Amino acid sequence: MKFAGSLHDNDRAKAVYELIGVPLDANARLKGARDAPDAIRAASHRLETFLWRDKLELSDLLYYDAGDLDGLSHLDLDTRRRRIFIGGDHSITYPLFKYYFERHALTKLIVIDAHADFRETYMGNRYSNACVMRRVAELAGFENVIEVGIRSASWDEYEFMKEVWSCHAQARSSLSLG
Ligand SMILES: [Mn+2]
Repeated sequence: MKFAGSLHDNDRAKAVYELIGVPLDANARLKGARDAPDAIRAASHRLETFLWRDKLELSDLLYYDAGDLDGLSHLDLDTRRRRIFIGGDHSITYPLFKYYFERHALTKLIVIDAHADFRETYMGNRYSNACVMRRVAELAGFENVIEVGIRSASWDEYEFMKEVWSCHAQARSSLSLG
């Protein structure tokens, strides 16, 4: 089943956006997120897709549901195309971001989440979903990760993030004073 309103296979070239499912939850303690792409596709068919104010159908955005990725170890993605990835647990963000970052197609990340996911390691796994934003920040620079809506973190994450933030704040103020 494709996401509701997806272009048909024959019209794929017209797509402005491509939707791709990433049905992985290997780095999550609680399993189940691997089923999310298909569950979201099924739920999309219950959406009211007409936007009253703008007199638009959702499908006017021209998107194509390209199905699921097999995995994240051998990616081959056209970096010029706009893509929307549907996870999967949070840990999928790191390999996807890294792929685009190394090809100079992405430099920053905005995260909307209740959790910081900024642990150094979690249950022995540095690539856990609980560590994913820290790995992205180490790759792209801490100033290039913006987290919105955080209400939950460990004490260690809080102390670490506060330290990083104050270092950057000091660097910025010395730049502007200099
Ligand atoms: Mn979360």
